[in-house]
Amino acid sequence: LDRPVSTASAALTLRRGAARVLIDNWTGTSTVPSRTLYPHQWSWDSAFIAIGLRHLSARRAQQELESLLAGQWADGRIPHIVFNPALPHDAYFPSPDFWQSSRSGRTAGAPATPETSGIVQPPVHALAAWLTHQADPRESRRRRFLSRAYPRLAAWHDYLLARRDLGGAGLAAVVHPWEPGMDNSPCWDRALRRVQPAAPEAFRRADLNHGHPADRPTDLDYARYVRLATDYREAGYDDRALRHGFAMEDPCFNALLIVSEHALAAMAHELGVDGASHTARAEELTGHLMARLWDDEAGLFRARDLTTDTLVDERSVTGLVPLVVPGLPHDIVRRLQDTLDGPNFSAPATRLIPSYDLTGHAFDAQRYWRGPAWFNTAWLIHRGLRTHGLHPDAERLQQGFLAEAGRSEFAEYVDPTTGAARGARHFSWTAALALDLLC
Ligand code: 9WN
Repeated sequence: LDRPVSTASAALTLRRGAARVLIDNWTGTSTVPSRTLYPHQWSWDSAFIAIGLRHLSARRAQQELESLLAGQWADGRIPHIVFNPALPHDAYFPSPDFWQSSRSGRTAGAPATPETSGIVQPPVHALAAWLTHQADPRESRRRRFLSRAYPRLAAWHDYLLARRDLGGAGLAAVVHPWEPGMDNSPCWDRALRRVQPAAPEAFRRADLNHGHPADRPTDLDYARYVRLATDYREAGYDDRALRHGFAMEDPCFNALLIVSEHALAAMAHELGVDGASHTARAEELTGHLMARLWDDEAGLFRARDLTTDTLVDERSVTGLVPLVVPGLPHDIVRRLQDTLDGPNFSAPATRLIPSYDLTGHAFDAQRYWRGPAWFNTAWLIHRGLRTHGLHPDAERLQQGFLAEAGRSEFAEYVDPTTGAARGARHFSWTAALALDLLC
């Protein structure tokens, strides 16, 4: 897998390897992100996985999303984990015992089964559902896939904009560092310092049974994650009952909501219903994203800390992902392109995009979202480059993606300066998105 992927045989080897990962990680109804580290179903992982899986089996990609939607709450939220009841409770922390969704989440509308977490992840699902439909429209129509998925996905977006507009300015907020999916990004450091850590004996991590401590968040990070999640649980996961101790408007999260609103408009059109409200909402959200989070001086979007109502003074890949939003003004697109090519994010050794500013004070090439390059963000930025007609840049990123995905055995993330594999191997979204780029 170390050869250039431009040759047909290398591409075939890579495609076979990616398919093997997805086959091995399929449980019968959905795909685990990793057999070892993440043995349940995760929300945004399943969306990325469906985007790749549709090239192997459109039916399986539909099932992937349907299995996740079976865990949706009556208030519209799609939980970030849907637990596999067959696994022992210590297979992953926090387990169903911790979240207690079927008990503590009853008022907020958690289902009696399956057990789920109570927080969410970025809303990339409608995009995934639309791409899955497009992969095999006949099979999709035969199974009435969109008719069943569309109302649920619309309810999901309604939840985010009705219950999670905590800043009152039209964007959705995240209330836990696990929600933006970039858990220990330096973007959250300052806000987390305000959170009283849970006592060390209050929890037992399971991730270190499989992951290297240098690649993972610290114990202190976990103590704060546990505190925030416990407070949310004790408030019955009711966003109106709790003054959240952590509340951020995240650029990647909101950009994916915009792209997914556009996807809902396309689905509505396919189903013969009026999708104008989705297009209008996507455009409004784009306006709010630029007004609230764009930093012209820095040339990227920044997260907004709603507790202090200030932009977070860190440069992270979350601020580049909005390139995926169609209809961004040309000057913003050009600035984002410059930022991608500049000293903060350009990593020529891998041609991938670090999760955090290479020159930043907190940069750590190994540790999770504090520097390593991830394949889902690369895929989103690749899509953004193509959306805005920046094809040579997209091609370069694609070559880097495929080379590093293969070389690292579909690692969860890699050191952007060397390509050294970090985190889990045979990681599902790395394989799925490689497959998508190859098809
Ligand atoms: C917590 C599953 C998930 C990804 C996240 C990634 C990591 C979990 C963890 O793994 O988070 O949700 O235990 O560290 O940060 O983006 O969805 O792959």
